[in-house]
Amino acid sequence: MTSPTPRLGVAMIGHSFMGAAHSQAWHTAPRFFDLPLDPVTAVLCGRDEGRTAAAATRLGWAATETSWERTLERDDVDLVDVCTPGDTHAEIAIAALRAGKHVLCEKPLANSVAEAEAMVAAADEAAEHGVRAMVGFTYRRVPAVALARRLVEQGRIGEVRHVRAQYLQDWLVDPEAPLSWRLQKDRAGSGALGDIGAHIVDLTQYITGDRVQEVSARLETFVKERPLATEQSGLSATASTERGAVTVDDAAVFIARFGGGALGVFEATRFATGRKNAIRIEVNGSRGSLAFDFEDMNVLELFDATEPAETAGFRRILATEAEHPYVAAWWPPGHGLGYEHGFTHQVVDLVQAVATGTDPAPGFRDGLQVQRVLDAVETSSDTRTWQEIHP
Ligand code: SOE
Repeated sequence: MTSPTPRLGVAMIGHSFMGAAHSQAWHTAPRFFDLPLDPVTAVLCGRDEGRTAAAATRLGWAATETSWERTLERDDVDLVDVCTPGDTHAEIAIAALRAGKHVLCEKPLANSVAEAEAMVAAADEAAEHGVRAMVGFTYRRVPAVALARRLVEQGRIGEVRHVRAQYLQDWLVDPEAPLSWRLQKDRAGSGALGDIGAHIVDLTQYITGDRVQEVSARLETFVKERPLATEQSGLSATASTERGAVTVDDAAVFIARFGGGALGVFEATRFATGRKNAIRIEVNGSRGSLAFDFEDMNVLELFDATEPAETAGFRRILATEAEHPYVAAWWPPGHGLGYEHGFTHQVVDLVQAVATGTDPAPGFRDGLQVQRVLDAVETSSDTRTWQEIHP
């Protein structure tokens, strides 16, 4: 008789947009992937008892708590999944690690470099006792993106010279869109920069295997005042008659130099009218180029400069073959994956790291490094100077 797969009790703090995406991943991962541990959606924690209970029923959690401190004391919890706004990441994650719980923390890791440093210190200490910490940059786990990384690693595009990255959304174009927590510096840390710019910093560093070393940036807040939000759910909110100041950036643009010498151009905005969730990355190397667009997320474009000029050209690789990262567990070729699959792959990689006693990637140190880039971008915009990112 084979012994049952050991249980991994999961508690999730927060149950809005990211909470729903993470819940789905915790349920789906063990159904499609052969995992060494069995994740059990044990406890959902939220501030409001009624709403948390309703969310637990809808999202499939066995029990609820209204205090994260109490959640950390529970013996049926081995891992804490932090899906709250950024202002609570550091406090919850550090306490969870000290309580001996593995942690998955939504991006950006924190609201400041100082908080992220404290989180890294807690994660380093916890790692000595076999406790693991991961930051949720899920888009790394889109098969076409993971394939891009593999091709760069294999040298298929040679030496990287240019990196072009955009993250474009438009949910704030309407000046009457309410002032939700994502528009408040004390809650979110920054605006488009931290919320979506953080993703493209991580993605470009992941794909190239290099690090942003210097930046020159400009942030802008186009709409300075908005109606306060009453009810909030995901990216939607209900407007009150009162108004308040927007304290974060609406858009961030910056140019960068990577450690290996490549030049980068970055753009993160919630004002790209008509663009809903467009993450576009192009990398040009000495032997070829790669291009990815999340709006066509199952495709990676490759230009191979070693092919004869007569027939060379960008070709679309449909990253839905069993040979492509993560795909073997899913559907037959051509059937495609969506937004939610990145979260499932994140759970798979985290559970494997916990079971094998290895550090998951991206870990808190990677989250801290992205935080340093975000911080340098803000300082550069404030001071109108180039800023270096110190390791
Ligand atoms: C809002 O801009 C948001 O939900 C981000 O916070 C997520 O990280 C991204 O995946 C989708 O957009």
